[in-house]
Amino acid sequence: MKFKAMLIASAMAFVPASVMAADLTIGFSQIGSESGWRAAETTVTKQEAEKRGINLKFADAQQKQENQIKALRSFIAQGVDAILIAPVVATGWDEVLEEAKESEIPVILLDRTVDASDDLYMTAVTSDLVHEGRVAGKWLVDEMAGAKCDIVELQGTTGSSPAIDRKNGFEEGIAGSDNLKIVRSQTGDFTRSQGKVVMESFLKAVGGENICALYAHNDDMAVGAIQAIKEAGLKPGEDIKIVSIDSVPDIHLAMLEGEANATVELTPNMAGPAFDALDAYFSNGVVPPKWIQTESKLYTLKDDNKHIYETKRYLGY
Ligand code: GZL
Repeated sequence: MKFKAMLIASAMAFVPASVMAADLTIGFSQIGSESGWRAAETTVTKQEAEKRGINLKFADAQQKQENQIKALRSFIAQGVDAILIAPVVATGWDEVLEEAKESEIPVILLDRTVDASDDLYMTAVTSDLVHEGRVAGKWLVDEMAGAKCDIVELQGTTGSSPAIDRKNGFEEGIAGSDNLKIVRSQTGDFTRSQGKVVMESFLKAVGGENICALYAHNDDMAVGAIQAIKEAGLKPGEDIKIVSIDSVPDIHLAMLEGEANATVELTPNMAGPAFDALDAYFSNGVVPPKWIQTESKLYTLKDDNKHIYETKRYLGY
């Protein structure tokens, strides 16, 4: 495949750009299917590759970094034209990214970042994860309007860039509001099942009547927590306000029922901008910026959650 990239580079003046993408073989190391959002990202990535005639080699890591490293080494051995990776955690990538660089295979990060020198990847297609947390925090500040509020927090996967950045962003968002306090914070690993289990432990430890709000780093953990809150005889969305991130269909369904209050949207289409960047690179030698930022939008009970649910449920979730 590498030879093809050189051919493309040398013949780029004579082959229409639209044909370029069709010649590409791209390896995609996906984290797994821990959340509705992740499943949608996988579906959309395959659709975007199909649209462009890209030969996509897909590897599901079942949330294990060692499986992602194995997949990257396999893609390198196969001589793919480029690699996409959604890195499960932020550290431990230098060696394998060096190997990709030595093989002159461009790597693009999707939806999460890595603690490695940015010359080890072509670009990162992500949202502003700190901003997402800040928006969630500021929403709660406005919602509480000065009233006392003890908060419990369901963190994403330990060591992942969204868990680190969304925690920091939320704390920035509530800084200066002494009425708001995070009284418990623990990882729910971005899954519904763990979100429920950890919320049950919060309810036991703190007492449901003492919890004013839940901040969950993704909607799936919030949906699991809603189950736990209801089983404890409390009203999610009323007794305990709920703000989370992703804007998957089921959180809008919960908002329709008044069982959740706000979510910050994360697009599952990180691959489209990545494929476009690779097409421009292979067709015209255009090197993308190190960060291609995707939008973040706050949805609340004021929005038409029925319409949003109906629209989103057909988008691969
Ligand atoms: C964030 C992304 C997170 C989603 C979760 O960019 O990596 O991973 O918010 C998913 O739903 O598990």
